[in-house]
Amino acid sequence: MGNRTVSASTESPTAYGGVSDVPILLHARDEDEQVRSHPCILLVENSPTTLRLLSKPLSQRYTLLSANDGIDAWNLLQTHPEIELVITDILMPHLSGHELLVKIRASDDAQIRNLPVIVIAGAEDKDARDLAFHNGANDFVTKPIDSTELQARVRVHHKLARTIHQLELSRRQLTEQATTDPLTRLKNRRAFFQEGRQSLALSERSRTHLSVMLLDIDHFKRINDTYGHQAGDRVLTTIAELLGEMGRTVDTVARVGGEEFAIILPDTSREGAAVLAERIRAAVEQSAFDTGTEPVSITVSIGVATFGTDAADSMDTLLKVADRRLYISKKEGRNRICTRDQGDSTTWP
Ligand code: GH3
Ligand code: MG
Ligand code: MG
Repeated sequence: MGNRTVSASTESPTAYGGVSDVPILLHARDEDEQVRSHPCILLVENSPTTLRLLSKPLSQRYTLLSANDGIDAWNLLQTHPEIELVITDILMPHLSGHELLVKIRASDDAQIRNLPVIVIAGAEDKDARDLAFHNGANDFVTKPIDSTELQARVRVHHKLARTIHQLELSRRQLTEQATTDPLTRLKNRRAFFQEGRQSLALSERSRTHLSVMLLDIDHFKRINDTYGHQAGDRVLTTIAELLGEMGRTVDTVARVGGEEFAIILPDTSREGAAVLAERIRAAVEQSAFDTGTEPVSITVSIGVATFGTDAADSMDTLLKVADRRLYISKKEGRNRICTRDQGDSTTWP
């Protein structure tokens, strides 16, 4: 029947008063899929008798960990991320159930902070219930423990917590999909504007420069025509990696068009952006790109616009100015950068 590891409080298997017949970790098999995964529950209870009463009805469906008091429980929560629900008594030595609850709800770790917590409270003890509720308890079970009620409450809260967790996961995946370019894994155009607006607002507030670099691969159509679309894709991915490596961690690199990339450079002046643009231009020029058959050389043209220097106060206008300068770079022969208008396009310096 596949009994698994026995685990317990952070101290020792006899941590709750040396009661040798108390099951430290119990579980049993079940056919239900959710049950088969034996979700882990932490029982925080210093009375061996109550612990037995809690363990028995739950041991068929759940993996149970137990702790003597709040401190013990807190330590287990740090080391056992598989814990999905906590059942805690209130009166315990060292750290009470109330204090444990407060610690859980204030945790920096969202997984711990959002754990469902069921508090064991005396039926008559309204003040303790009120306080536990105030501190963020999800539910209560009363002493003497009714096993059916306990099972029902655990089941409901566990299921709810899993559903919320799964929704959050899907939400994150959807956000990731909506903001990521599937080929290069860089941010897409939409994410570029989202982040750009935030960075720009920050620059406005702190009165710092912000530069936007727009980069377009020269004669990229030829790569596709000569080596095929797949080779073209490989070049795009390599360029994306190169750009990611060359920027700072605060810089946002995005693929904003077929063979067009943009980088947001917070706190960067026109001169600073020009230095980075030239480094990128030179690095691309000196790289050999794998096409699957033979290595190929490519070049890029770059346009730069700077908030605080150019007459542009939105992401849209900054990108337009950068695009205008990119066009100048193209017109003047490609493989160059342009950071100002009036045809002042140069290969830096
Ligand atoms: P220029 O120097 O003027 O920029 O010339 P270019 O050939 O790079 O520019 P053009 O706009 O004529 O062609 C861009 C090419 O980029 C055409 C298109 O097939 C290719 N392209 C766009 N997106 C992708 C993609 O996802 N994968 C591949 N392999 N090619 C793409
Ligand atoms: Mg283009
Ligand atoms: Mg191009």
